[in-house]
Amino acid sequence: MEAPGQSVQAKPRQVSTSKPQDAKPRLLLMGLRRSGKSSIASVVFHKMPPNETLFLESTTRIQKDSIHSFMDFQVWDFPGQLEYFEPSFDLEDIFGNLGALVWVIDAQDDYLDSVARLNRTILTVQQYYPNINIEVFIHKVDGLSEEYRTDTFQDIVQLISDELSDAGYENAPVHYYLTSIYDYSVFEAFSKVIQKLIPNLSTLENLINTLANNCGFEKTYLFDVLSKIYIASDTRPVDMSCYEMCSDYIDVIVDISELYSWDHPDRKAKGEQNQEAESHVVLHDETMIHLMEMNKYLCLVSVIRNPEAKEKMGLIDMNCRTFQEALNDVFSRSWEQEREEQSQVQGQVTEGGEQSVTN
Ligand SMILES: Nc1nc2c(ncn2[C@@H]2O[C@H](COP(=O)(O)OP(=O)(O)OP(=O)(O)O)[C@@H](O)[C@H]2O)c(=O)[nH]1
Ligand SMILES: [Mg+2]
Repeated sequence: MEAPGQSVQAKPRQVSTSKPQDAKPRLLLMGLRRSGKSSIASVVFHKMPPNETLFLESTTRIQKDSIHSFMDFQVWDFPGQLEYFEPSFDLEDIFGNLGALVWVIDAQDDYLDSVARLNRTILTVQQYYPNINIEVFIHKVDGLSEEYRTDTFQDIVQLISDELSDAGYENAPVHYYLTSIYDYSVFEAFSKVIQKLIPNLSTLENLINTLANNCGFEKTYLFDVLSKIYIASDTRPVDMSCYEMCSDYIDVIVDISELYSWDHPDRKAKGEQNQEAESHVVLHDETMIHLMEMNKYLCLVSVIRNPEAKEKMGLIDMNCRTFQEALNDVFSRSWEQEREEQSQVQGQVTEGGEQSVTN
């Protein structure tokens, strides 16, 4: 896969000088005022409890978050009222190096304005950046009935695609998600958005498929532990309940690790210790959830419904370790490539003044 931003055949109004942080793919959160952009960023990347978003103030200037994780990227949270097509804004500064444009629509409100503004944005931006990924979050669907949700979804998709094709833009690369911060849907949607930015995603999926087939896993996710976004999974259809179980299990393990993994002065290691956390639990219906930490940022969580799995834990662990080696190999290669490219372009420049979500 090409690195996001490299494929852009841009004819920007002004070409900005390249700054170090520009090398990272960028996710732009845009949409009308109070549509829920800052809430999404806070819940997904800062672990803010959804109820607390009620107290978030309206954003007045672009909030730039650098996320340092398995892959470095940036999340830019825009103020709803910002007129970024005014001549005072440098389009290259905003849309250059773009990973994805996430447009948030408040589905509980009148969305015609938001749709019109999104269409204007798409039509303008695609002239300069034709390969832009546009991700539409039809948001706050927690307040809508199942039927109304489907109707709203179809209506919005129709409105956007009709208007874009009327303007001569057929098959626009627009993807739609129903989201809410009050359930897992926003994590699921962000997972899909981020996955499109990962170099070697298909290699990762192939590796996970092989592992899942060999071990008889029903579903396997590779999670970013901090945000609980999954960066890859096997290619079987996604089952929301599996995803929820796996995501919750990470919380359990993180909580227990925080409680018990502190350095006890009298504790002496009995023999060699595994560096990575590893755990499994068998639920009331014999379903097993198996978790294994892969590196500083990632962990593999699998759902196993085969009752024989309990007797074959040694084999499962061994297969997961083999997967871990392959995974770290894939990532170190893509990181090495990235680092080489960056050092060629930028030299040894260190960044400062950015807010980091992880250490
Ligand atoms: N019911 C519901 N409310 C939500 C959801 N997401 C956000 N909200 C609420 O929407 C309101 C506005 O959220 P913000 O995140 O501040 O909206 P914003 O898009 O950042 O607004 P500006 O910064 O003014 O552009 C807050 O009261 C949130 O609690 C959701 O999924 N469901
Ligand atoms: Mg905001």
